[in-house]
Amino acid sequence: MAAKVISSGFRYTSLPESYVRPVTDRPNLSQVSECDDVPVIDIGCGDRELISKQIGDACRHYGFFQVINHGVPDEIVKKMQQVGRDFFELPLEEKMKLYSEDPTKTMRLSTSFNVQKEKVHNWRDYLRLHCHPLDKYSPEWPSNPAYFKEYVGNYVTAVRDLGMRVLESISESLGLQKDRIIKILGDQGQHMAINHYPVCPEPELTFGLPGHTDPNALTILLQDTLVSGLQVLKDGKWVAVKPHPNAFVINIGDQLEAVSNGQYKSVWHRAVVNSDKPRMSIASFLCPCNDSILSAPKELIKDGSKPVFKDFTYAEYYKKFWSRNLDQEQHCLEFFKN
Ligand SMILES: O=C(O)CCC(=O)C(=O)O
Repeated sequence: MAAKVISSGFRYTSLPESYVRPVTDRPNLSQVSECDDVPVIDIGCGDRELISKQIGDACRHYGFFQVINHGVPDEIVKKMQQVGRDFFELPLEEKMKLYSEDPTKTMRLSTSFNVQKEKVHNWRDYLRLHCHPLDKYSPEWPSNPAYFKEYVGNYVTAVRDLGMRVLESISESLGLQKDRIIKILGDQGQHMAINHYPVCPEPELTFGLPGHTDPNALTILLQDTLVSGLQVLKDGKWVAVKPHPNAFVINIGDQLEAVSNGQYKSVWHRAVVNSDKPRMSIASFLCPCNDSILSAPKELIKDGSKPVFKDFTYAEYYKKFWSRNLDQEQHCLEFFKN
């Protein structure tokens, strides 16, 4: 396929061939039930011990959870959602000025996941931005809509602060000092994907994003409150995560699985699409510093046993991750096991 965005304004009546998944690899939407016990954690309640206990339980049993009372002002969230919608409604020619399939670019509009590597495409367009340090990256962000840099800048700053607080609680939940994990991850980068899933003519035949885990440390996902689409793998079954009002979904990524010595699992998740309404999700990824050595602290290694993973840098991991397709059989972390 000559890859190009699907948010072109063209209304498809059938799914183009290059998006059709083999029969054995389809979403089976009718068999997916809603997860009615997703942990919802009041992270602003002020009781650190309770928060880290709830977060620890959620990380052990689910690999993801939602946070409320999170300190990211509602107005900042609403403006972020507005700017995301306004961006994808721009004329095609305007958006295509930012189009690239090169994953090393620090700002690009793209489609699917890794168009140059994958066999079947995904029903998703996305704008991917590097966000930290803000004064380094924000000058290269889109200047249309005119308020893009201001609204997105405020949002990524507030979300970074939330992410750091969550990482402190995760550290405490493992019995470590609160800044222990943050120190291992080093000066973390921050990326963002504004995902746009247009109305899909045949949602049973394709994915917005197939099942995957995130290659980074922690993901803070803002779901579309009106349109569901996120599903996670829980006890071997895909379950739908109903958007909770005013909440963020927090996912454990591959690097926290490594740093926790495998105690916390990077969660498998996917996005499905629908034939009724477009959906938007905004994912913020906290990524370890490129040259930090990602090894589990000695406190988490049982006497005499080997750490589950080899020592590696995030730069090594990230290169391996993007050299592959998203839904390859062998998980990327497997290459880094001892
Ligand atoms: O759209 C969603 O709910 C999931 C997005 C996601 O998994 C990602 O951006 O990596």
